[in-house]
Amino acid sequence: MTEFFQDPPRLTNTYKSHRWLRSYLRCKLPQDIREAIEVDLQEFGANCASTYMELARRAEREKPELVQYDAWGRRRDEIRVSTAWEELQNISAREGLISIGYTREFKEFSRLYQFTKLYLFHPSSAFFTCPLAMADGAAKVLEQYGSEDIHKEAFQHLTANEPSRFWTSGQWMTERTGGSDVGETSTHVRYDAGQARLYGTKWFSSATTSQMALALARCPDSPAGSRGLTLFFVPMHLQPGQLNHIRVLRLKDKLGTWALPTAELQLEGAFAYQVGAKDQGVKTVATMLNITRLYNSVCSIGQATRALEQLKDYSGKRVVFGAPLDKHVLHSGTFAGEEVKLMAGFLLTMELVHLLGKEECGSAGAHDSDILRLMTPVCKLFTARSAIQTASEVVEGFGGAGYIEDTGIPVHLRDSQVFPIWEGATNVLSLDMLRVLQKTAALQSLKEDVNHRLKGIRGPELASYRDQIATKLQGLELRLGSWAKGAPEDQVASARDLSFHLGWLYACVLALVWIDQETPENKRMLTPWLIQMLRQAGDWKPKDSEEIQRGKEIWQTTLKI
Ligand code: MFK
Repeated sequence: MTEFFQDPPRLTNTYKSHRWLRSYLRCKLPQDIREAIEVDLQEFGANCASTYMELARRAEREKPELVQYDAWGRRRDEIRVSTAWEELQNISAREGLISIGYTREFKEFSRLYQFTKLYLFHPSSAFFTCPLAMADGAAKVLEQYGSEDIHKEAFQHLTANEPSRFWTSGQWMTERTGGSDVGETSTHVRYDAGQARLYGTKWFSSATTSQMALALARCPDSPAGSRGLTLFFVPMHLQPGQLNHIRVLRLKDKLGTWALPTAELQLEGAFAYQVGAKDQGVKTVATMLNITRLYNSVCSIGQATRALEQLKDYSGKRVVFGAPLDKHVLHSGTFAGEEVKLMAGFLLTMELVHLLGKEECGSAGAHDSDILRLMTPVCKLFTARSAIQTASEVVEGFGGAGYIEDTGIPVHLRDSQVFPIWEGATNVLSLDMLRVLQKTAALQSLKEDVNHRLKGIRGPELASYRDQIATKLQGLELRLGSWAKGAPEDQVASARDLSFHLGWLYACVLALVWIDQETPENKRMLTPWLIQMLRQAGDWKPKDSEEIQRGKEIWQTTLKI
């Protein structure tokens, strides 16, 4: 009898093997653009399944190291990273992972092309997508607010596609007081012969090996709180090998994202250059946050896709109880649910990416910017939480093998856990969504957009789904009306559930619009996904005061003995 060895999951080309990405792009992109980018995406997909993935695995094994002192006691603060990590930076430049978004060769569709590449790249990048996110966010801020030569020069580097010129950026907001309550920032500015210099501690600085950062700090005469913060451009070095009055206190020992050097930094008079208006730092950096949040979404869905692809391949060849896993109804049902969630997150992300592209090319309609603002936090929280659930199911789906490092499966769970933390936690983003609802007409814009899209549905076979969505929307409007008159705390208590519901509902609309454009055969295949999405969307109901009170009591009470 021959000994049994399990055949591992294998990937060949993550673009070509994707079950619905190409179909989506066929409906979303004009034909000439699709044809122009097809070969690049095919080659990219092959590299993501091979060379790039191998580099990523090596970068994770060869973790960054901080060399604080040289042999003779001189302070060095040098972060050493794997050569694989450096190569991933060069690849990012050559592949145009930032520059595609700024050269805008394909006008409003340029961002979709760029984010499709990021979607494929993320799980083969060892989280190099984190410095890319901040590089893109910084480029956007400098494009919009950069007024000085030093800003313009940095923008050229951030959007370059030659590895020797390409820069990434840090984003220095979080301090020891936390990442959410940015108003507590204690980093301050002193002016030295008119030159701004920053003093303080930045507690979570990823991309520490970047060439620059954007940092929040308080000017000498500025008020306390978030309305007293200003944004600054900070070069990392004064000259090669000499940090800009910055000390690296230590590298963080993180649950995941092992290849990414995340550090605590002490700013000891770092030279800095103001970006945007004084005391408007939160508003200025929000431009960056909205980009990095879209990156967070695309990375979340990219990671979940990779995990599910590996499991899908494995399920076809792993035989248990006399049949491949694929044939067991509880297995297929469990992962069908994960796939539908992934598709919902994908549709939300790519729609917002398209709206961003439209905004940047001046082709955004009246409602587009409102929807982009309202749905960016929704999409981010939706995709981030989904990624963890999917990763956890996939690890379980692999059984014991899923818990063993060198199968390459545990990384999905470790790394996914950062998504809801990185760039704003779920509850903080729910509050952001709530503020947009309360302060703007974005919900009205969303409603009009949805109604317009529903009216445009042609396929008679889709009419019942269109009607179901319309009914859900009407129900939501009705409940929102009375909820909006409730006490502020009651509104806050339901903000998280409402965010998820908005995510599901808009995803259903986007799925319906896509399916309506499909060939009859694809329509038939995609309809079960839509039905499942509609089921998962459910109906939103605000929490009543009893439920809110019950939550407080459960969390706060301890039984007497
Ligand atoms: C990858 C691996 C990483 C490894 C480890 C990672 C560890 C995690 C590190 C972290 O700490 S990540 C956490 C990063 N932090 C955040 O994402 C910030 C979270 N907090 C928020 O997003 C808050 O909502 C915010 C700080 C923005 C709120 O601050 P405030 O002081 O309450 O500001 P407010 O009053 O809401 O907004 C000020 C202005 O900015 C307003 O404009 P007006 O002055 O005209 O009224 C807002 O409309 C505007 N604004 C705020 N958010 C905006 C925005 N505008 C556009 N887009 C937005 N998103």
